[in-house]
Amino acid sequence: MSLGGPALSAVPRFRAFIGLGGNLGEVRGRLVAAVASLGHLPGTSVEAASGLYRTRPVDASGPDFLNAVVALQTALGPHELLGALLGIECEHDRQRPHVNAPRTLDLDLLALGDARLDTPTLTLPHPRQQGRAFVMVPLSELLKHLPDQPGSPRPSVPDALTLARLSQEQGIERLPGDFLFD
Ligand code: PH2
Ligand code: MG
Ligand code: MG
Repeated sequence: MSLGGPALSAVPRFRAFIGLGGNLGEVRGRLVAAVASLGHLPGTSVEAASGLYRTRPVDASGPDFLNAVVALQTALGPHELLGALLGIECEHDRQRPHVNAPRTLDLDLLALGDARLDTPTLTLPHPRQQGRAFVMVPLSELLKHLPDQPGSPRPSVPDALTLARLSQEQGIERLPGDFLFD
């Protein structure tokens, strides 16, 4: 029985895209653990994951990053989901000594359903994703595996030629295999 509103199972679900990254410590294990944590959030399941990419830092310092993008199905609202992402980052000792500092784990909410938001804490869709190969390349890989979903339009990604150019300019390389299961 539900005391505080409709049961989560009765709330409509939307597709959310989450960008994952890190460049400090044992990042691969943290990304895998973070995806498992995402799947345990209330009213949320992991729908699909891109491969894992090794990427040169963009406007940032430190070692190469590992990046990936996952799609969730979630009944959480944008601010609830953002709070949950920050909570998972905290569990992985995320520190913010300065902007774009090397990090153990970064979880960015790229899009949620058709939400368009511009608040001090959250802008949707994510305002800096378009020219970033470390987001666009895994996102476009992921989109190939996803069916259309009413209420959750497909995020736009550059065409294949542009993606190839961005990949070369920004230095990104797909690691072999499937990062959640290998
Ligand atoms: N994240 C940033 C800034 N620069 N560069 C790469 N390669 N990967 C990232 O995830 C990344 C970045 C800000 O969050
Ligand atoms: Mg980020
Ligand atoms: Mg972030």
